[in-house]
This record gives sequence, structure tokens and C-alpha cells, in this order.
Amino acid sequence: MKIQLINPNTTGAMTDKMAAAARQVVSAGTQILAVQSCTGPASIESAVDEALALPGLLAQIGVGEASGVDAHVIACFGDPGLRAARETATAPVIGIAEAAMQLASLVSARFSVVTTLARTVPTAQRLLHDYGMTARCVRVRATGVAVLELEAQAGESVRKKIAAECRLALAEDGVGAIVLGCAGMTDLCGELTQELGVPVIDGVTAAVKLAEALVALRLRTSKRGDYARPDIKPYAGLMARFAPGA
Ligand code: 2AL
Repeated sequence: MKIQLINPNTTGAMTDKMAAAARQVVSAGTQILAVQSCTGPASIESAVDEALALPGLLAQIGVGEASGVDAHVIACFGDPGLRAARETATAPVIGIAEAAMQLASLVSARFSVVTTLARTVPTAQRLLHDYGMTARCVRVRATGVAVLELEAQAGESVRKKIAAECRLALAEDGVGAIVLGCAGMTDLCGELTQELGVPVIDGVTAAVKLAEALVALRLRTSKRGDYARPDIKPYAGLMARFAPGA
């Protein structure tokens, strides 16, 4: 099967890092096609970043659908454009935040999220609410680490900040698991799991394994109800090429 792993920011080093992590966990015979947006912000940390990342993301969903991929993963912890991607796609579309939260809730009654900048905390909280996960998450903790500090391999001081925040979550929040709140943390999951002795869930690997499960079960995105295709109409200006039916 072919899984399209989409980094919705435009940072190639982060795409490579996610692709390496995904390839370590998928079954033999699963191909990871890792791409990033061709247009948009270098990292997604604000509502403006998110809004302007969506055309590039939706363009990649369109490319993947046209080439017949079996599933798409949106690899940014804000799950940007997830509902729009599901309206567009017939293949399943998995967001890394939803995947990580769902898997965490299967191995621990409650978890905390350890994320990047404080300004991304409300986004994670909104997603927890939307996914019905608020009661399972004790706290969303910011580390003050910017996404671009996680672009390639994180330096020692960044790793220490993230590990320290995870240890605080275990000491103060009473949780049994940690969810990593950025796709760029994917390469830290193994060492944090060893160091902390609890399940540490990275959304990139969680999402690709869920995508494999959906494909194996032949479950595709429903085209009835909330994810029905958008109605055909013209879009003006820069967005004209994104118009449904264009
Ligand atoms: C992210 C992420 O995973 N990728 C990105 O650009 N921003 N998440 C975050 N919490 O800032």
C-alpha cells in the first residue's frame, strides 16, 4: 500500500525526519511517499500560519488522490485542514494529533501533551475538545521550543527542555502517558520512552500505523454526511484553481 505523508509546512528537513520515522514502523510492503507543501509557511504555529498553509496542503491531497495513494497523513500537530482534506479525499486522511490522542487513550487513562510554543496550546486544547478527548488529557504543556528548532536533529538544549517538561508532566499531572505535540519531535520518541518509562506517543508513527489499519480494513472516507464533496462553484483570484470541479 502507498501512504502519502504530508508535511503541511515547507521545511524539507522536517519531511525527511518524519519519513525516516514512518519507514521504521510500517509493515513490509507499505510505501511512504513523503511530501511537503510547495507554498506556505516554514512552520505552523499560529492561526495565520495555519490558514495560509491550507492551499499547499490541499494541493498535495489532490496530487495524492490523482495518483491513487491508499491513505494520507497530515503531519502537523494542529491537524490543519483535516476536515477539508476529508471532504476532498476518498482515501482515509489521518491527522497526527487525533491519531496520537486516540492511541494514548488506549494505553493510559489520562495523558498530557508536551508541545512547542505557548501560543500553540489553545490549538491543542481545541482539538482535544473537538475529538471528545478533553477528559483524557490533564494538561497541554508548552516547552518554549519553536518548531524550526526541531527542523532537523534537535540540539542538546532542546532535547533537555522537552525531556524536562515530560518529567514535570509525570510528576505533577498524575498521567500515565505523554503525547508529543509536534511532528518534529518524532525522532525523540524512542529515547524519551526509555528515559521516562511510560508510553510516549508520537503522532507521525501513530498516524501511519492507523492509516495501515484503515487500508487493511478497506475503510475509506465516507462521501455521505459531513465529509461529502464540496458543491461545485467558482472561486475567484488566487484560489480559482482550488474551486470544486475546477
Ligand atoms: C507543528 C508541527 O507539528 N509542525 C508545525 O509546523 N507545527 N506543531 C506545533 N505544535 O507547533
